[in-house]
Amino acid sequence: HSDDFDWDVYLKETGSVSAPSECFRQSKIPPANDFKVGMKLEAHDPRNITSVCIATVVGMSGARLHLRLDGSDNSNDFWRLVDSSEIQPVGTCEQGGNLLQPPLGYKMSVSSWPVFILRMLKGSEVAPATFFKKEPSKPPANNFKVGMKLEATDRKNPYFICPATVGAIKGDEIYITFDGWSGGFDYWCKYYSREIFPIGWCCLTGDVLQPPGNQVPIAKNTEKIQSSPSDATQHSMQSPQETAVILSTQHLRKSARIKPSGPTA
Ligand code: MLY
Repeated sequence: HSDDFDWDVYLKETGSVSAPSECFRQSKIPPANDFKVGMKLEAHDPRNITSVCIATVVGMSGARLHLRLDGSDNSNDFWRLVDSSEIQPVGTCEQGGNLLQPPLGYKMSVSSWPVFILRMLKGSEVAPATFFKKEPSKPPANNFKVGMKLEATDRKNPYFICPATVGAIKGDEIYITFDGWSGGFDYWCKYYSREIFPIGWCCLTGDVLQPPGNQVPIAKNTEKIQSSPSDATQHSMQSPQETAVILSTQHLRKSARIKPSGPTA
């Protein structure tokens, strides 16, 4: 996994730094993924977050589950980490005195729902409670800085986790930009989003890290590393302090052999 992309080489060649792991709402030691395809669980409907539905694990990648709501089709599939607070063992909803809901877009008549869900659960394997891990807590503050590198989920193709750069910061939000892509996939998210990961995450979890895109050249940061505080003071009076030069994408992608490793949209 991720053998074809080397973060060390990439950071050096782009003159950039990685975002420290303390910046993220992810556990330092990624959670183990014990789930199996076909297992049932309860999940909040991503399109209707107050309703809890039955979902089936239709696939897995690293610490993530590829989920489909029972009674919905594959056009609303979604991905969740095994330590997401949006998934729970079958029975949790009922224990809380609540009813399982049909997913948004449930095609059959609502009156058929109780029978449908009983039939779906009957004879199926429910995921044991021990497979669900506790969600890490939010870091106390937004400590990301513009230019820091990370691994980020492509929201338009959530199967993909890709090399990305913090493009901007605004309060408790950060702007995720995808390296080598021209901007169509970029997005704002909370600094404590579960969709962003420290570099090395995919390698640790066995998930697949995509190589950078080749739509646009990748900027190289040529800012000199400051050696002493007095240097730093002087340096900060000079302008411009950093120059973005363009490296040939070809050169940067040398270490990142392009090998399609999943469905492409
Ligand atoms: N089939 C899509 C895939 C784009 C994925 C971009 N991500 C990785 C940032 C396309 O080529 O548009």
